[in-house]
Amino acid sequence: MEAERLNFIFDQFEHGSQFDSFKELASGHINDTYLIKTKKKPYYVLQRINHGVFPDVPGLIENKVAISQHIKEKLQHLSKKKQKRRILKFFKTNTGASFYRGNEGNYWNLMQFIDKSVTHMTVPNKDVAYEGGRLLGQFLTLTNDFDASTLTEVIPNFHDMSFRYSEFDEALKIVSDERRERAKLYIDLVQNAKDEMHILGRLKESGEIKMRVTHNDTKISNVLFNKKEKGLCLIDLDTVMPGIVHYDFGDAIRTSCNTAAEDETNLDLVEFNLDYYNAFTKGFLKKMKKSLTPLEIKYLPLGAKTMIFIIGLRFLTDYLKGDIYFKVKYPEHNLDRAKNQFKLMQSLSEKLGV
Ligand code: GN1
Ligand code: MG
Repeated sequence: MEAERLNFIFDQFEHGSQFDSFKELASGHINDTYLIKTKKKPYYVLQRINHGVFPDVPGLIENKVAISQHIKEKLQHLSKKKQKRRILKFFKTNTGASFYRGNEGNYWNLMQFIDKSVTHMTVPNKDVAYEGGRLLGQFLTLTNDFDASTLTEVIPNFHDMSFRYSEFDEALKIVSDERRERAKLYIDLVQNAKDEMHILGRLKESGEIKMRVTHNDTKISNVLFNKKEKGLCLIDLDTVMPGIVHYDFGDAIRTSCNTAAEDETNLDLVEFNLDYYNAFTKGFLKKMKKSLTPLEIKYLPLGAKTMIFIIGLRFLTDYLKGDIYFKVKYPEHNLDRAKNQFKLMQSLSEKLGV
């Protein structure tokens, strides 16, 4: 994307700033995200929402705005300076809409960049793991009284195991012989894990574990820290929807406790870090203990295992389908991501005994 085009899109929003330059923030697998630098701070984050993946972009943006507004009301007691660093701020377009739709059909939204913040692809130490847990617990606590049923389900069945297995079965019908052969071990692994991987889904269906607002993409790179490694807030609210607590806890553990990045190909480097797990869980429970039932707490370790599995399954399925969903940098990228997740799951299993 060139500067002139981004400048034009940026100017469709009401922000009172002047475009200076841009930088692509390329860590996401779905949307296109740009840091917009201005002549005078603040900077902004301009994002093209992938409407091939998200069928209802206006609904998605309404979700983000409503959740941020709710958090804002909850954090009124903080100083204005703190609020600016802990609450996401979205901008309206010059015509008062929450998103801009270009001639070519793309959807764009604009957010204020939180200055002097850092993100991590992997956790560098126990304190960061603790802060990650605390911040997630805080997000879930702040949104606990938000009526989840009013949110748009931006991707139906997003973390639903039966749905993900049915997509996997579909993929097996169309996969090339070459890819089937290369993925054989992992196809078998997925087929053998079926019963165990449905345990949480059944507890959700029976109502034994209740639905609440969940973030649904709680990887550690979606947590903003300040320069002193104190947690500020969760970013990337695209998949905020109703869910169970295990989705968010598990998906966060998936990246916070992996000693390597999600697509590390040297599997010897991929281990489940038990110290980070304990630190993360401590931070998480500090905020959440009062609002979790004994059953929810009991199933946290299995939640972590299940979420590592389901993302592995999605990477594998996308590989079998020929890479139609996640952005890839080379042909085996999705298979490498899947192998990484399954290695992590095995290591978690050994260390947590689930
Ligand atoms: C995708 O694009 P990004 O990085 O925000 C995916 C998540 C996966 C994640 C794996 C809408 O998130 O579910 O956990 O990749 N988001 C969607 O890194 O599918
Ligand atoms: Mg995301």
